[in-house]
Amino acid sequence: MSRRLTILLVPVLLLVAVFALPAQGAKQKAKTVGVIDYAFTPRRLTVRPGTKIVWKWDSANSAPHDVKLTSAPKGVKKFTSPTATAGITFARTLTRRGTYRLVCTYHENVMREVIVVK
Ligand SMILES: [Cu+2]
Repeated sequence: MSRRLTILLVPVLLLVAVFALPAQGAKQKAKTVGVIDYAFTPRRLTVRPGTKIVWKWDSANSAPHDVKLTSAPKGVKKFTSPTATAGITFARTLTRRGTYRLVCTYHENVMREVIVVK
């Protein structure tokens, strides 16, 4: 490699490194929650802000389920997933610190979940 090329390449590589590193550091963490006849697993979860929660309907399910956010920190928009028996996923990224309470609207008494973001 010529000296001139090296002199040109070094700043370029440094720039690439500077832009690539923060992107890696901000890489989104994900947690999977099982949507199963008749429970969310885990039932209680503590995560860091910015964690992506992926609800995964169990392939062996025989009843329809959904995921509804019933209580959340101030300013968080409530959501309800589609209803399905098996074979889908639904994801939301939780950015705000606080306690999130979720239920399956079809089995509200048993299918409950608490996610704490801190
Ligand atoms: Cu259910």
